[in-house]
Amino acid sequence: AMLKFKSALYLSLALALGHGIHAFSFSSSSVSSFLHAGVKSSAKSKAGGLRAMARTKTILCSLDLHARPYVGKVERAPAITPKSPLPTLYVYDHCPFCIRARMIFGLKNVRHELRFMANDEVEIPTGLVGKKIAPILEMKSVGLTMPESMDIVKRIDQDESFGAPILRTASGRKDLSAWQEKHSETFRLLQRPRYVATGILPEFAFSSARDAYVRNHPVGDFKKADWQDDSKCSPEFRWGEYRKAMQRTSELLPVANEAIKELDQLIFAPEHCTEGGLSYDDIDLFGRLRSVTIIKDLVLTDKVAAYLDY
Ligand SMILES: N[C@@H](CCC(=O)N[C@@H](CS)C(=O)NCC(=O)O)C(=O)O
Repeated sequence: AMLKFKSALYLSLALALGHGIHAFSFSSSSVSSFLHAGVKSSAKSKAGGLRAMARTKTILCSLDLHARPYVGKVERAPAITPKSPLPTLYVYDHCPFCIRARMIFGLKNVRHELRFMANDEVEIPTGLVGKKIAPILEMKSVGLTMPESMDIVKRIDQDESFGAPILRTASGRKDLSAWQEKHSETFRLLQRPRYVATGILPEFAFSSARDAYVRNHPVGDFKKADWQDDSKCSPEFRWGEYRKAMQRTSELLPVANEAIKELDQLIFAPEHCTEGGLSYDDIDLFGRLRSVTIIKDLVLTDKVAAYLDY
């Protein structure tokens, strides 16, 4: 997608890089920053395809543009430029729900603005939809503002002014949802500490934003209410638990690698995970799968790598 970045994004990235990170730091070698470069794969993928465009452009732009040519192997639809002002997506980069919304814009090649909110930003989302949530779609040209990733995907897919719909309905496959449920804890423990390990993701440029994320996302055996209760868990304690989760990498990584092998069997083809064509199954699966690419040293099978890269 022709993602249009505000200069504020670059500013916040620059700030993040110059700003250092939270009081404790993880080894940066544990974090691949959503680059496939950091993910082991026996498949030598060339350029990212449509989905790849939708998901990694931020990081590609700043770090890896020359290593990964911009043009993918997939013939792309001509870019569509909606009436001004362009639709705006308010997102967090790490958020799988936000990836869903970004995907449909990428797949239909619709120009839009992408705004990364700080993770502790309350005013912007509340002003738009009455609560702190991402993603949010704002289409000022038609007076529409809406949350809920799948509703956003549907709204954009079915908007004929952006071309004919491209998504088949969800298949309801139980094997994909069972896979996801079975392995959610493993991936949560691997991913959460990595998201906030540095300030490189735009929503985590500020240490207050990383603190807010840690406060809102327990790792380990805690009820969310207890985790968030300052009289039970201090910020230092919560960060300590994040550090412990990171230290479990050598134990968790082999489990995650096995999970990827299981997933390999469930993916029909690089182009779409379910037989018959691109569908809401892909919006859901790819949205989640993109997050695993932050785990350095995760071993992707050829098919999973090809699916991610298509
Ligand atoms: N059902 C919503 C879920 C969205 C969601 O949970 N987003 C998370 C970010 S991953 C969020 O904004 N949580 C509130 C917060 O971070 O304060 C959707 O599909 O869009």
